[in-house]
Amino acid sequence: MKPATTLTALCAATTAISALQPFSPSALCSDAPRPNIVIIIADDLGYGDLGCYGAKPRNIPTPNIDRLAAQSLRFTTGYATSATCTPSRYSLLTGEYAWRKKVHILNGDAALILDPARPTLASFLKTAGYTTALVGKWHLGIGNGRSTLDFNTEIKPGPLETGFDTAFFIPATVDRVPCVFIDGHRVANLDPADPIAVSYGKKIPGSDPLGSDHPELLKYRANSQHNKTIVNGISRIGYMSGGQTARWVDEDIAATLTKHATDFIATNAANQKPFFLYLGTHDPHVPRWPAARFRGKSGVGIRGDAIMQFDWTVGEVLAALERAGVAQNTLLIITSDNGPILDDGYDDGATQANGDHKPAGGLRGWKYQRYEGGTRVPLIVNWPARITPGVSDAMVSLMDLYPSFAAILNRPYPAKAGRDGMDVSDALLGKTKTSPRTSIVQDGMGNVLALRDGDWKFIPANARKTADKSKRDDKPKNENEGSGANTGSGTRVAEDLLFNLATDPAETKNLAAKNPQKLAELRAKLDAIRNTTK
Ligand SMILES: [Ca+2]
Repeated sequence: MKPATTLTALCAATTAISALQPFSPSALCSDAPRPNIVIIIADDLGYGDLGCYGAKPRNIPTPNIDRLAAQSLRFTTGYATSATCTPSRYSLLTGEYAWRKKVHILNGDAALILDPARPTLASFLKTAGYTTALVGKWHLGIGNGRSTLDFNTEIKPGPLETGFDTAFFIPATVDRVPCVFIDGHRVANLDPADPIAVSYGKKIPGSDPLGSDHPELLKYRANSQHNKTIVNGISRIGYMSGGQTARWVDEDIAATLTKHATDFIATNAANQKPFFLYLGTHDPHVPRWPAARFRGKSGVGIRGDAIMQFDWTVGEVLAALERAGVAQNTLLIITSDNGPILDDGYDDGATQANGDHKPAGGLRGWKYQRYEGGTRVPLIVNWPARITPGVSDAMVSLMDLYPSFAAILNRPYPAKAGRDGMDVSDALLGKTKTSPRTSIVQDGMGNVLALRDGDWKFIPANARKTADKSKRDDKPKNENEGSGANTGSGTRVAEDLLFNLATDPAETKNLAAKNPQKLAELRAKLDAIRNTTK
């Protein structure tokens, strides 16, 4: 089907679509079409980790996503706003650069950082008539922060107060306590007789053994940040006790989340209302311990196994959409919250097994960093009823999804929503090969910023130039350097860096000295964006 270009054509198209679905054609024609929207956001999946982005099948086979990509618009220049989880997800749901609010990586007992008074992407879609669901990784905080979070009582505010009708979620990350799912306002499967205690400070009396004291109990060893309470043979960041019946089992997490996602699709496909599903997978974030059927199956060790599991999840969601008869009119997006990393605190063998795989697809840098590998991510956009398959080089950011969805639905973008996202809907739908977005600020760990502007990339110095090479990061690195565990390595730069990505996509040739004018221009532009009150 060709993209509809006029309202009449649109109504004809949606009437045809509605023959397959229970939506009322008159309701659709009185407004813009309302596709179901599904965002599957992987955790730390790199630009080069999927077959359709260059991964070799002998390293990591991703047949489900590759097949989907062939029927989709695949973006080569899609960006998360930040090189770490929490800021990136904040931007996606708010349309605002996270560094404006100094957003950083949150612990499992951190307060909600979204303002319930400001419409999120989820609450916007809810207002537009969608049934909205969060499944999986949240990492945007829960509770009001005025008192210590008690996981044995109602936990709010959280996703339900910021636009989701239902939420079955991992509060922070799987490497952080508490190692439980939250269902709505309550920890799922909690036995009140075995209450949960959580601490990121002192050890809790009576807590389970620690990785630092009992390495013999571990599936694999961890660094000092990750060597606290052992749950399921894996030590975590932070201490917890209790909640034994509620604790997740790492090898079952993907199946549990996938089941919740596909059940939501099956339940809501027959409804009159369209649905919005935000599925945040754990894969391939650390700790990596996928289901037994994936372990040892990739050519690059356990990280590749976890990516195979992610591919399986995507395949299951696709199958659920098709089974329910809604695939044609579902806008499905596959992406990642930030770039890849091999060693992120656990000795799981990912670095040693990586071989010739390029997690960032040849881009420089990793998670945490301002180089392209930190924030440029896979972005696959599928909507069979409206999008012609292909490859697009248009620059788009995940924080553009919110205003773009508003444009697609022909509804005003909320006044209180973030002002950094742009309407790139024509690029997302493949109507144009270019994007109104020509620049993007890239946010490394610690809210250190860089600017991509057209083909140019500027990374301002943020460290003293020193003879100590261990503290320098202004030299080209090989693919594995800088893959350090939560150290923020590679975020310090001792000289201003200026690259031309058209001729040097791997950011190897610093042109700052040769192009002082361009350097000054980008510095001024970055300062202007940074200093704009939005
Ligand atoms: Ca992440």
